Amino acid sequence: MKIAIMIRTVLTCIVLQFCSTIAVAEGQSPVMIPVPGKNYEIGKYEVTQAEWQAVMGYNPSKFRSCGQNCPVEKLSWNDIQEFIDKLNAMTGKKFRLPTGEEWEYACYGGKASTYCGGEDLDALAWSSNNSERKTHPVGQKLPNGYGLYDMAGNVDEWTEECDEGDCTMRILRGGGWDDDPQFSVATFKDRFIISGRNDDHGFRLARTLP
Ligand SMILES: [Ca+2]
Ligand SMILES: [Ca+2]
Repeated sequence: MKIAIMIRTVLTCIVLQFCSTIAVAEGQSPVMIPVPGKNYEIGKYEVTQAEWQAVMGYNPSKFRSCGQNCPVEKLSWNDIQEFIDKLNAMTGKKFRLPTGEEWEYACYGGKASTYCGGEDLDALAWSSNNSERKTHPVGQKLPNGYGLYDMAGNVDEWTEECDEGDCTMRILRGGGWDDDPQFSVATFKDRFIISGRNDDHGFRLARTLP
């Protein structure tokens, strides 16, 4: 019986080319990596268009032609709160955005570096240097020391951090596909209004470990 369900799922998956959607719909969680020595885990990848679509029922991304495995973008910090509420209801887990401190610690991957995971930005990240002015499927560049992909580049990542106490503005990290390399420096903080949507803004999830 179980095998029959599995075969049907795989077939549906192939037909629809929508595998990560099905994974979320069946109550499974996004791929997370526990951060060594800390009490939280963080998304291995940026949240994808398929994952967003599965939870929210729409896809806000500008770069839909990039495909389901590309990072979701053009969403506000407020939109993400709605996504997280729904995902948590579906999975029974307590996902959230990373704090600024959590994001930066995970970014280094256990080793001090200029960018998240090293010094060679082109090997690690899609930035204005190499993106051809668009997003790319997650996980194509080198991971950092913790096995996290695209911490630098592809899409800028929203965090919980308020902008110097003003929580109508929040901090984004890592730089995006249209940013010059200095925006991808590990310590660099960008900021944006929480209701604003930009086609190089996305996110990854975090969760306090039980
Ligand atoms: Ca990124
Ligand atoms: Ca940006």
